Amino acid sequence: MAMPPHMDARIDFHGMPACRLALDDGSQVIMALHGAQVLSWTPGGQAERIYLSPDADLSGQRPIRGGVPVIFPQFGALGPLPRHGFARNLAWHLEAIHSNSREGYASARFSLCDSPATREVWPYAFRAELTCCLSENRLDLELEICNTDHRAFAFTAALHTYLRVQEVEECQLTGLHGQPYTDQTHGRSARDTAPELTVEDEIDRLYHDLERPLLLREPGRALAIHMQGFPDAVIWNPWERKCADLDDMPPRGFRHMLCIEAAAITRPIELPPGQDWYGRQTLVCL
Ligand code: TA6
Repeated sequence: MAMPPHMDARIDFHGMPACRLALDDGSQVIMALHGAQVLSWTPGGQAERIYLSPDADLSGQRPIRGGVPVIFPQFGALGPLPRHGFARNLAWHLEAIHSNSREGYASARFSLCDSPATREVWPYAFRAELTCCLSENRLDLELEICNTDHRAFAFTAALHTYLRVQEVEECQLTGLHGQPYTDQTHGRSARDTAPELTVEDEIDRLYHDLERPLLLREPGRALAIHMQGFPDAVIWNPWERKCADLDDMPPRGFRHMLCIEAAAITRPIELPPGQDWYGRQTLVCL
């Protein structure tokens, strides 16, 4: 059933306008309008799956540390725009909420269009949509970009997902074996030779052209991570020293997070006028 964004779904999250989707089994997702950013996902009866820094700035004046920042139209410092582009630091519009308790899902759609502020740093007309769909044990996030300009443009993008983990050193990530990557901490390229990735130090790797879904295993639980449309993945943990430099993350916060990002970075997406692109990240609790 299609519903207008009703009052129940609109909530105040520590002073920030947000939207809450819930299912009968107790599953819940919370998203801020700032950045259309997922802040929390608790699949029915289970623990939190998304890391949101307890020191995150929720004033709407700077990017939120944690959750699922939407990175567009520039990843990181790979261009002249502010770091990681502007989409994560603007208020999006909540377009619609759908909920179907019989089918067991709820979804919310947010949009962001170009404005004088975006055109000042990136001179193109665009429409971005972020759709979040919550179903039993599963979260789908889909980013769609439409070129509404009369010229072609190119962009890089990502869903910069901060997963909450119990203890990062106890995690094992499979699905990357044999994949080429660029190590962004040392600027080196290599191919992953380990059957599974464990994180015991700072990591910032851009994996190219993923061939398989990923599986994140922790003692007592596992999460499958599937991407469509996003050919790359970034695995990031700042570890102790870089974490200490982040004023919006507690000193030991790095122990409880691992970013597994669905990304389109290696080959920027070229979009002719009037065309759409979309990419999706799906998280499934096993
Ligand atoms: O995706 C990894 C990364 O680009 C890292 O290099 C790291 O700095 C991180 O994102 C966070 O960036 P931010 O601008 O949010 O501090």
